[in-house]
Amino acid sequence: MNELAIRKDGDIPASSFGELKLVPPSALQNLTLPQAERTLLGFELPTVARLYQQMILIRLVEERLLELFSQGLLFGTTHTSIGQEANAVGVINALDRDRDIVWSNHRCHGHFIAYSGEVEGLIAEIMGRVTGICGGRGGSQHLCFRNFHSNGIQGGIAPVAVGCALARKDEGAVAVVFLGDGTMGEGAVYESLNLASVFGAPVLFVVEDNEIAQTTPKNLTVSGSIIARAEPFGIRTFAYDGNDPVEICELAQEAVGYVRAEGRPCWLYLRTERIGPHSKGDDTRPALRLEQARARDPIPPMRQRVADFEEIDAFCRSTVDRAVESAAAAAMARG
Ligand SMILES: Cc1ncc(C[n+]2csc(CCOP(=O)(O)OP(=O)(O)O)c2C)c(N)n1
Ligand SMILES: [Mg+2]
Repeated sequence: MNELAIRKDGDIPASSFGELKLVPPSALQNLTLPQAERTLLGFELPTVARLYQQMILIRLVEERLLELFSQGLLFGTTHTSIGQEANAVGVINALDRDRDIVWSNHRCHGHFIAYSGEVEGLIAEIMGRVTGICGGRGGSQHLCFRNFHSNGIQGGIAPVAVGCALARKDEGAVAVVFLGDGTMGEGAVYESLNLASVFGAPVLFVVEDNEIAQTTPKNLTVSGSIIARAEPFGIRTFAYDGNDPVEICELAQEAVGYVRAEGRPCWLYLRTERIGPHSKGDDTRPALRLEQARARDPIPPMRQRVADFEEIDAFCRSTVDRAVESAAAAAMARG
């Protein structure tokens, strides 16, 4: 019988992470880490402050993207993960960034920033500039940076992640794929679960259930239980309902540890809230539902845990300002 561990806010024992003392972001200036590490902003900060820094960076980048979108400065559409930042930093920080592979979906900015810290390259990419992560030609739904990939075809990334996991299994790599509740109707997801289990693919399926797909509420697209979906395939399941990145990270570490050690797939269900629109100006949810979503914003509780959050905010704000300025000054991608 597979373990079905359902955890809710408050059920989880005190964090096993280290001391919460804040190292001011100014300390980052003097680091002599290799480039790959230095780009992961906040690398040297203690865990809670580091997770907060990544979360606020994601929030500020996405708020700026919405502004840039309104000003007609972005190409294509944009899907922000405002409200879902705890999932991104919780899951990504449980990975070995050098080895593990990430397949993200249309709502990938948070996952990408938590993985890379490459704010400048992301903004330039979405603004269609040659300095973008993929030379300004891919946009946020076609990112490819080190072991991080994104693609907006719902469910299409699931079999690809299974293939990557199998291909790199001998190296001890884990592949992670992010799916939404609205993607539970895609057949490719179930073919992937089946093959992952039969072949023993080290893949972590992460479902971010924000109870909506574009403008369609979950009850109109999903039958049965999302939490229970992988169990009939013999796949171990973890589930979490809350907005604490430390708890998510601990659960994800357990899940990733299991996947790596056993060479088996795992299903990690995260109940979350999308606070912003699907893309831009297309939020048709009733005011009360939006209010409920905002009440689970993961940023305010983190501010109570990080003493000098204002200093971190200012650092991240200037990081975003600089990124937008340099992207705007770069040449447009052609072809
Ligand atoms: C195969 C496919 N059908 C339709 C779309 C258009 N589309 C993009 S995102 C989306 C909703 C996805 O909802 P969900 O999986 O819950 O993720 P969320 O947007 O909530 O993060 C739709 C219908 C698509 N990208 N791919
Ligand atoms: Mg959804």
